[in-house]
Parts: sequence; C-alpha cells; structure tokens
Amino acid sequence: VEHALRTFRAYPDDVAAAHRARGHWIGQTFTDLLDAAVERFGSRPAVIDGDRVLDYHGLDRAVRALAERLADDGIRRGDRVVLFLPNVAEHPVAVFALALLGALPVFALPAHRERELADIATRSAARAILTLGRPADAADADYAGIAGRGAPAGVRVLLVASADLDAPAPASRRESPARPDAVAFLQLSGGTTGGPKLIPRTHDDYLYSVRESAAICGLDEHSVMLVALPASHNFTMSSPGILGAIAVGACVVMCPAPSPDIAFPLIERHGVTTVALVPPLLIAWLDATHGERLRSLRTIQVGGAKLSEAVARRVRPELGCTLQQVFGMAEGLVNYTRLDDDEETIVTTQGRPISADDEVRVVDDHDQPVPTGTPGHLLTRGPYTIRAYLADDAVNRSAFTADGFYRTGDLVSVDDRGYIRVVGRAKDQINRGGEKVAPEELENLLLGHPVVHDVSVVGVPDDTLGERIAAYVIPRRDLEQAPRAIELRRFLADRGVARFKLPDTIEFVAAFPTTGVGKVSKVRQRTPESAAR
Ligand code: J2J
Repeated sequence: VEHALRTFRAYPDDVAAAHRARGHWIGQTFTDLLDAAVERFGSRPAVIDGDRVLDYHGLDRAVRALAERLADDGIRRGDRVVLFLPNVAEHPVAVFALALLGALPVFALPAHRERELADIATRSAARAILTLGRPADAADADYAGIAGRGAPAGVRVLLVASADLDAPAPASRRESPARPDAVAFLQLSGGTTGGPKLIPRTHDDYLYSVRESAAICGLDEHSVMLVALPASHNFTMSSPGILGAIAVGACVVMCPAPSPDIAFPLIERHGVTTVALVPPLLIAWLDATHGERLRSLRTIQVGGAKLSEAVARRVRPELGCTLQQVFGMAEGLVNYTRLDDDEETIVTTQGRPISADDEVRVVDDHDQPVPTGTPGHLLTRGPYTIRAYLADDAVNRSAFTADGFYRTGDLVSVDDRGYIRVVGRAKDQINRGGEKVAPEELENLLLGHPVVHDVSVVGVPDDTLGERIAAYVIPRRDLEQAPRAIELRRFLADRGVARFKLPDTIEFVAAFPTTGVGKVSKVRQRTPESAAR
C-alpha cells in the first residue's frame, strides 16, 4: 500500500488542472481548513462532548498536543493509522492531528470488531490503530481491548484520552504538511464481492465537496450540529458533517448514541439546529417525539439508505423542520434535496448532485444510455469522485469504465431537472438501514461452521430497516438435528464481526430455490414466501 500510495495518481493531470481552473480545487488541506477556522472563530465553541467544551483555540491546542505525542510514538508522514473511535471529542482531534503529521486516517467504524480491524489494518498496511484510552459515556465497548486483540503483528495500538485534550500545546508545531493533491485519508467501501476496498480521497477533492455541502445545507457559525451517526462515516465527516461544521465555525455536539433518550436531551441542552440520520433512526425519532423538545432543530438530513416516501412525509408536520434527503457514497458523488425545494421534491427524490460538474450517466446492462426518467445503472464522474480504488487493476477495471466513470451499483432514475430517485441496487450488498453488509463475507464465515453444508445470505425487505439480513442454511445433518439459529449467531460473534452483520433470521432448509439454469436464486430468497423452495 505504501508504494501504491506513493505512485498513486488520483486524477489525470488535465482533469486536475480543469478542476483547479474551475475554482473547485483551491489547494486547501485539512490543516489549512482548521487554521483558517481557528483564526476566524477562535473563542467560539467547536466541539462539545459531555461537559467538555473545546473552543476553536482549544481544538487547535489539543490537535497540536496529540500530533506531538503521535510523532513521539513514531507516526510519520504517509503512515496509515486506523482510527477506531466512537463519537467523542478525541475523534476530530485525532483526524486533524494525523493531518498535521501528513499521516492518513483509515476510518474504521466503532461497531467493528477484531476481525474487521485486523482486515482493515492489513489491507491498509497500517502502522498503528488509534483508539480510545478511556471509557466512553454510553458506549459499552472496550475499544482498547478490541484493538489489542484485533491488531495484526507489528501494528501498534495507540491510545488517545481526555488528558490529550487538556495537554498544553507544544511550543512549536510538529508538522509535515501534506500537499493538497495528496491522499488525505482512506475510507472503506461498503464491501461486496472480495471484501471492502480502500477509497483514497485527496484534500483538494474532499474539501471541495465539504465546502459546497456546508453552503447547500445552510451551515454557518451559528449552526449546532449533533453528531449522532458514527463520526467516522463518510456522511458524518463530509456531508457536510464535522468537517463542514468546522469549516464555517459551527459547533459539533458529539452524541454517544443516536437513540431518542440520549439525543433529545442533547438537542434541548445545546440548541442543536441540524442532525444527520439513517432512515430507521428517523422512524425511531418520529415515534418518540414530543415536538417541543426538538424546537431548535431546523433540518434533519436523512441518507445512507432509501427513505420511504410515507416516512418522509411525516417529518415537517410532526417534527416541524425541513427534511433533506442525502444520497451519497464514500467514493464521491453526493446528492442533496435543497432546503428550498418544494415539498414533493423533498419527499419523493434523493436530491441532485452537489456540483454542476458532477457527471451522471444512467445506462442499461450494456452500458448504453437510457432515456430520461427510465431506470438504469448509475455511473458517475466528477470533481470529487475517485477514479480508482487503492486496489489492483482487475478490481478497478470492473468498478470503473474505461473513461473513468465509477459504477455505483445503484439503480436510479433521473428526471429532466436532474433529480435522482434510487429505485434499487445491482451490487451484491445488503443495506441494513444504512449499514452495508457483503453477503459473501457472512457466507464464507458460516461455511466454516462444522454443520453448515451450504449457505446463502440475502437482504429481505423490512419495514423499519429497509432490508434485514436473512441466512438460509443447508445443514450437513438432518434438518431435525440442525444447530439452532442462536448458535450460528454466536459462532459469528465469536469470529469477531460487527453486531450489525449478524443475520436477523437464520432458516434451515433442505435446498435452495434455483434459477432456470440451476444457480441459487437469491431473487427468490429475498421474497420470503418462495425462499424455502
Ligand atoms: C438510497 N440509497 C442510498 C439514499 C446512500 C452521504 C450520505 C450517505 C453516504 C453513504 C455517504 C442513499 N437512498 N439516500 O457517504 O457522504 C446507498 C447507495 C450508495 C451507498 C453508499 C454520504 N444514500 N445509499 O451511505 O459509502 O447504495 O455512503 O451507493 O456508506 O449507500 O454507501 P456509503
């Protein structure tokens, strides 16, 4: 990875030149973004976590202190460091501290467990895993323990804790400024066949999308953003997310868990104006709400998975705020409904791209464009969409067209105004309420169980989650002696996988339904009535 990164050319030279000429890429790094905010908004609150408030000066001090310590720990420019942190103040501090050193965060999710951490650290050839050295408020996970057990040989576990937030800033700044066209961090793709892929985003391209997102979402220094989804998710980092908030001098309130009992009191206490949710959380919030508690809230962004129109229609009357649908991806392209769009557009579409220079192509199975309004495969290219994964050529040849369009794997229709509706998915991935799961990963793990003869994992429709995970298992023994579902779930948990990947239902069957040509029919398994045939 180190070598691949050194020779990695994120965009062709002429394309990069065009994005600069258009004013999209302005040569800003993460460090530049923070410096500008500290200068302009110094004593305004930047990050709130429990009783702790960091103003912009305090954030800057903490960043410099942590960078100093990480440098002492041997973190150098270009090193990959897996960030394994929940929603705590240390999270943004760590992101900017790594940037100061020119090191690259690799964004693991706090729900990840030993197996995923090991995989992410190995894939990214990480120098270290950086995790929390204190108990997090409502979170139950022993992050340091999980990181310690998950870290591959030679990968160090580094801890960040409250003390780092209070440490005096070092006299001089230990810094190794990155070039704006360098890769700033690695995100992980949702994962389909072959596991998650590394997504390299540059300072230039990412911060363009961040600044535009902040403007589209109407963020300014009076905005208060509740960080309810995992801070490391691309949505939470950039749409407009933590970075968008910091860019305009807003305040981010770290929310340890997104449930109404934790989130609502924080909204009241801090006068939160905006929050990003996934559809199942919106449903939970709608069902728990007592309008006036959320009085300060002006916008609720919802994305990560398809929001049903029926739920979307409830937002304005029941919560009294504007819904913004967000259809984005860590690879780049992000679509928003605009705050001043008419209500029909807001509740029936997933928005339109950030940039006039985002190219959206909808094609049939043979890559031929379909007429406007006809569903097809979404391909995209633009000023903040990657041209390649940090992966070998074979992977990139199938994920991108020869002329550099990313094959999103989403089925969409686009109307004559350019608004997108997500109508389905062509990639082999389950979207469980915004959490992306690769069926293949679970199938391979379950095949390791001694009584499992064969297994097929699919997403089946679910009113709340959108999709839930169903595993169909052909046991080696008689059906009567098959293991119980709970045993198989425990088997998976013991393998160190995130809880959100554990199948919601496991059914033991004698055979799988097949297609005409004798292949397992996952389509039929997704419709429960026909699954067991
Ligand atoms: C339907 N499907 C959606 C939506 C994402 C902002 C918001 C979300 C993500 C994200 C993100 C959807 N309706 N509104 O990175 O910056 C599905 C699609 C898409 C995939 C990307 C952001 N919003 N999806 O969810 O990389 O299938 O990014 O291709 O996790 O989620 O997943 P991810």
